[in-house]
Amino acid sequence: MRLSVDGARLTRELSQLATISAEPPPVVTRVVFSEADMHARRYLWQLCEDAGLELRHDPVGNTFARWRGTQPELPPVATGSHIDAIPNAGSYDGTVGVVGGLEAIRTLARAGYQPRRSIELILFTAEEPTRFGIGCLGSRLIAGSLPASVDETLLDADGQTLRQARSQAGFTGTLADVALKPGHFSAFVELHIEQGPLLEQHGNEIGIVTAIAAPATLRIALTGEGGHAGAVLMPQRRDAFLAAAEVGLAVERSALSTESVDTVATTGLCQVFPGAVNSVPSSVKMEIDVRDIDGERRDAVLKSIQTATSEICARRKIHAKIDLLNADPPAQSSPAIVELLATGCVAYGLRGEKMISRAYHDSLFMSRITPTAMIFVPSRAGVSHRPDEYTSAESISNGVLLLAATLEQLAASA
Ligand code: HGY
Ligand code: MN
Ligand code: MN
Repeated sequence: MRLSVDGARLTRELSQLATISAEPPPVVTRVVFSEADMHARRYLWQLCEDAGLELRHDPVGNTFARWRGTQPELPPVATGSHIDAIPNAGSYDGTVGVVGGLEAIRTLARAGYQPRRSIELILFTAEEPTRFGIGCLGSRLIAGSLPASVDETLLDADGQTLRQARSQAGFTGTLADVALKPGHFSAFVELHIEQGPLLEQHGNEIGIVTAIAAPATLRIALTGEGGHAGAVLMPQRRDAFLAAAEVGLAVERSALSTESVDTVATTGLCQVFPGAVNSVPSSVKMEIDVRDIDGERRDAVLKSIQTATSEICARRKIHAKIDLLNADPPAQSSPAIVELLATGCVAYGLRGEKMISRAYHDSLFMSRITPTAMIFVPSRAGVSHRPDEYTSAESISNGVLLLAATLEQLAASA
């Protein structure tokens, strides 16, 4: 079956989605359950309904848009990604997998294909950690990787619980009902931008993801003693920011110490309190992101950061509270689906290469309950999580074409 993607409509819809943001274009900010997020969800729900898909929303706001197959009793094939975006982000992270997933379904339908297994497009809630401090919230809960108690224990910056936030957004019901059992789906394939430079550097059109790096997040609260910036003399100070500054350098030192290019660590959040130029910082809240394709090596870096923090704080008479928010194992893709993607590249004349994903994705958790793989399309200059993030319409269409061809195979299987 020769498939052809409606690239013009795909571009139109992605451009329209990019305008639904808490910030004016080209900046995209869409934090989970915010007005922008809900507006974007409604826009996508409408596109799915226009395509004749049946919608279901679970208690945390994951949406499942189903194309019923001829044998709907068989475990469905799934695809999908996220539309939430961190502050000051771009237009393509996640959205390419949701709008592109919908276009893959429409491409198959336009070609007269009728799936045996139903095909479900999943719009995952809160892939980004922005509001509740933990990434992949929706897919973690689907995979049963989080206890339902997070409904009360996950708090946003205003102290609102996950339960309050999701209920206000209209998503009610028992959080435990989000979990789906292994075998619920027969396969999951996610289309996503690479968020790195390799495909562009290598002149390739498709990345076939064989593994996803293991992410971990530390939250460190440092408490010293505040005071008047003019009156408190240097020897008497217990300046929380200076301890944080040393911790930040220890984070970098710990990552570099493994001497592996696969180890990365970032202090992405550092809030100084009270945040006045003439007041000695009394407390600092830091959040640190540590990743590696090797889980043990990643854990050794976490340990090194915690040891360094204790030494720095003992010397500076600062109190440190260290919380490990998540430390997830790496994920391996399904070799069978990887092979299917490689075959699809040959069949459609797409230049592809196998690679690992250094960013995490909902696939990291879907791989815990179903055979999973990812399709990457190139990011210009490898830029992502910035307003100048860009992937060409042609590249996105290539990814959608391969996704459609792969779904065609997977949903035809008995
Ligand atoms: O941070 C990540 O890897 C993903 O983009 N949320
Ligand atoms: Mn992201
Ligand atoms: Mn993403």
